[in-house]
Amino acid sequence: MENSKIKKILAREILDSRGKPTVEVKLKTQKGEFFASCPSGASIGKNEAVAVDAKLAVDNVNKIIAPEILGKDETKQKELDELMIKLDGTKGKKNLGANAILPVSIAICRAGAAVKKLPLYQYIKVIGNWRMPRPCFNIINGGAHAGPASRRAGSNLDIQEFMVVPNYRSFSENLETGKKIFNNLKKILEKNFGKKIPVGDEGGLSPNISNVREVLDFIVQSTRELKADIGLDVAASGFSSPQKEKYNIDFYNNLIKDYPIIFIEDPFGEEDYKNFKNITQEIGEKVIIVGDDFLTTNVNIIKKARELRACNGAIIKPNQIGTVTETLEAIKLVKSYNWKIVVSHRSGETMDDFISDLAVGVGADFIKSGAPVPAERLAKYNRLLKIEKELK
Ligand code: 2PG
Ligand code: MG
Repeated sequence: MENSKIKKILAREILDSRGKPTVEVKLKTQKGEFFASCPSGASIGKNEAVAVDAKLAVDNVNKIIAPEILGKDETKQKELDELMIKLDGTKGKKNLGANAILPVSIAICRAGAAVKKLPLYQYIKVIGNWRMPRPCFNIINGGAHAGPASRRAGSNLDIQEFMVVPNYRSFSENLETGKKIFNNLKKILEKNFGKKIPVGDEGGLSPNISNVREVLDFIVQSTRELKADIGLDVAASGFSSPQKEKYNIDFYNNLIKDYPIIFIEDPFGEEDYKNFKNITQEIGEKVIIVGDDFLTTNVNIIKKARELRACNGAIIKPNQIGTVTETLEAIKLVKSYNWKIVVSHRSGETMDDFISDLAVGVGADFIKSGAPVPAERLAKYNRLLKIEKELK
């Protein structure tokens, strides 16, 4: 018999990288035990699926989801995801919580891959070919991700993420380059600001600089003769009104003239369709305009953005929507528009490395998983190293 059956599901509380409680699920089948856990964001889009209190989410898995899923065929990902969506019964997964549903969905996916005897990235292949994504290393953390030490030191850097995106042929070279650039930057900043540079939520440095160009100049210095581009996540949904005026299309247009920026994520607030549309029209040929809070991995919103031609790249975060099936649907749609895909971690992470297999499986253009330093970020990069070896 090819399929086993789901024999046991058990959720429990674990802590994420910010020390906040989240949910881990263990799912047992004939093929073994499969684990998955849920990350959480600090800058959360209004339309994201809801994460309920972790204790409640654990209970929801153990008391509501598990009894319905036990005995079912783990290769029926879509059916099981739809069943959980129905059990929840709300648009934003408000009852059961995306933090209850997603780890079950991912654990089912892992169990299904085991039945088919396929590596996870091959099992979740939906469209086109496997591909190693280009990693985007968030080496300067500002905005909602600047660490508490940085905030205490008076840092108020508006832009949330300054990423370097190495451009070599292999993932392993790109990872090595990311690490080199991070070390160079650390040295340069220490020379300028002393030995104790605070670290932000995603492992990037969080120096006391508020000028965006100053930060970019340091990054350019640290890349030296290495081949690397720059990506920005402005995360503008959190901006107040003077910031909104400062970060306008002209501002971004001038930046891309002076720096090797390849994508700008959320340059405007998530409801600012007008500016998203205008910037995509004006500079979308030169730079990828990526929607994160703007799209929230949600097919309905992605469709609307496409009708308006309001961006040409999408962040994909499974916990923004809450199931593997819906994540893959969002990816299919984005691919059909020929937009670029950036698979992404969250600022509050666990050791779960599902997004690495996801990125390869769907042939994503990029993956962002923070600085190449904290263990929960390296978990994703190290998984990609292994996949690359396997593919060779
Ligand atoms: C983002 C993410 C990940 P958060 O805005 O892209 O870097 O941050 O998880 O806090 O939403
Ligand atoms: Mg973002």
